[in-house]
Amino acid sequence: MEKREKPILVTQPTMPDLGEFVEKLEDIWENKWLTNNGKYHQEFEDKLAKHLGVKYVSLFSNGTLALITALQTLRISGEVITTPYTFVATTHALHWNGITPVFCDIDPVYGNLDIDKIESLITPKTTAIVPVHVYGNPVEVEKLERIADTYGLKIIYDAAHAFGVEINGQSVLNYGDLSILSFHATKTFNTIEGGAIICHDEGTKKRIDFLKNFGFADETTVVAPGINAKMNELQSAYGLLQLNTIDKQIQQRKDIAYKYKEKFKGVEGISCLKDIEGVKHNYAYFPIYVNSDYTLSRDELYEKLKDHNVYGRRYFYPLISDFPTYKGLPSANRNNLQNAVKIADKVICLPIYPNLSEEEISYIVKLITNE
Ligand code: T4K
Repeated sequence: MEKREKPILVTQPTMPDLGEFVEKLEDIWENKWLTNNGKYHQEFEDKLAKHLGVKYVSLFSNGTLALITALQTLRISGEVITTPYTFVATTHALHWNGITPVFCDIDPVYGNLDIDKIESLITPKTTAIVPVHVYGNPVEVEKLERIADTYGLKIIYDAAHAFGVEINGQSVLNYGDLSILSFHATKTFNTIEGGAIICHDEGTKKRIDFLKNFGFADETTVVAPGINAKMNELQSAYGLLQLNTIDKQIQQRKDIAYKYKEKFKGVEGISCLKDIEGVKHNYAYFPIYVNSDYTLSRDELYEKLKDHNVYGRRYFYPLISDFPTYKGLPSANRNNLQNAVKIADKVICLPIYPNLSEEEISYIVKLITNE
């Protein structure tokens, strides 16, 4: 097949209507209130909580700072059980809090924490579990919470991929002690950069809001060693506008995911993830697994796509436990992370975003099915 001229990237951000955004900008220019809990920030927090079906949202400047602050909120220390199969920010947030990550293997299909392997990793130093809803597919939340309850551990979900995901009509963000979201440009819902912590009670919301604003409770009172992690007014106004179209965007993603699934049915060596019963998915990513019975290796297929100007991404390869910062940890031993090693070596995330055209989808599919 001929190489296309225009590249197709793994994702492309959907942006609000420019005219509507300019109206908001004119208002901000007029009022000169740019950050620190302004009116758009307040409105966005309220509307977002309603949209997501959660009690409290605290907006952040990005998902990484939201996770760092979530760990501070619950004063997590010692060892935390987490996954090596995620974006590096998950583990870095632990590192920045002086916490030792303890890597646990993942399930061989969806790539989420293997709940059955958690108990053997708990020590007297374990204080929490930080799972990731990888690609937006929910962790087995109820099973995990039984373990956390038995051992008195906190759960902070890295829900960076899980905007709008529901289990039996309930937001996935309502599980655990806290969840964090990312609104980075590459995410299902973007505010250019941005993020949030979701919590379930007013007291915790207050503590989070102190922590993200240097610990200030009022002009002269600092109640905690906080950081600066606030979302500004321009991004809050942009986020408000995104709420108008996000449901449609997720539907468009779903249509694309189903087209891919249909086309890859019966293609030897390529597997896709099935939707989980009772789950409302957000189709944030479209991972395929390139198995040993495919005509090319994963990296050969990845390079072939690139040679044709199609930029899939190997999320999440390499495993975090293989990065120099974490490689020396006892839990980084690959023998104990065999499912993670296998998935990291066979995954490619294909382009998926609302504007991906029919023609672009069939070009990508043909490269993979060798039609
Ligand atoms: N936890 C998890 C599980 C996460 O996945 C992430 C972030 C976090 C925590 C931390 O949240 P944040 O602090 O980021 O809010 C990207 C994102 O930068 C990162 O947010 C995301 N996960 C990760 C999975 O993907 P890269 O290094 O792959 O980004 P980059 O710049 O290569 O962009 C990917 C593609 O997106 C490019 O090929 C083109 C397209 N793109 C990108 C940008 C920035 C655009 O079309 N427009 C754009 O503005 O990390």
